[in-house]
Amino acid sequence: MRKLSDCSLYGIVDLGYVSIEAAPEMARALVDGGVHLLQLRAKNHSSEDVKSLARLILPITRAAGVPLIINDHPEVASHVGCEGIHVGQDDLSVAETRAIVGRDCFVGKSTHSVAQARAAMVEGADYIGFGPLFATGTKPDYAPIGLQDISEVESFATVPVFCIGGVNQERLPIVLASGAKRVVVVSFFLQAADVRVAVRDLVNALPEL
Ligand code: 3NM
Repeated sequence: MRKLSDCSLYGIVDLGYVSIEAAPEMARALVDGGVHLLQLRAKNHSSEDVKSLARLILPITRAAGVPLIINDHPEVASHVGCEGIHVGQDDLSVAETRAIVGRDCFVGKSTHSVAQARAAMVEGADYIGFGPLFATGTKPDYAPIGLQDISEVESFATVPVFCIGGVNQERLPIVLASGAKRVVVVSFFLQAADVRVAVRDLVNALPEL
């Protein structure tokens, strides 16, 4: 299984773009293409749906040594035994989440400002998301934070920082030039004509960690 510190490309199977039925095949395409981490994000779906889907996706990610992360639903993460859980600013704290999922499951947290990034590290998050860098239809209610704070967050980061929000192949150079080392890509992959090729091209454009 790939170590979190060795991961720089994070893909998400987001049921806002992919049907439940198509989700396992999408997970396979993202993993085949070469994502280092995969999240299952199923806003507005029941815990039971998330649990069933996680059980179908887990053998696919495990076979490739890719950690599977569940968005929200810590009880599902605990139940199915996936590698990670991701929480937002309005969800349970890192400590409360860890109490449910246990020590073997890493905990990631979304942050949307330098102050939140600092707080999440103090709170003990194992990685943070930082964004949205650009306006994005995947999280339409969030104002973009731009690129100017990435290098500051990287300068004090004690855990991996995954820059997120509107990242695609075209914007990757400016995101990296702004100090990002790691990125999350959602709609650009899920809407690609060939998901495997889109992932492969982007992973090839990322620098070595
Ligand atoms: N979280 P896309 S931005 C799920 O800033 C998510 O916390 C964000 O999707 C955050 O790559 C985002 O399609 C959406 O823009 C990312």
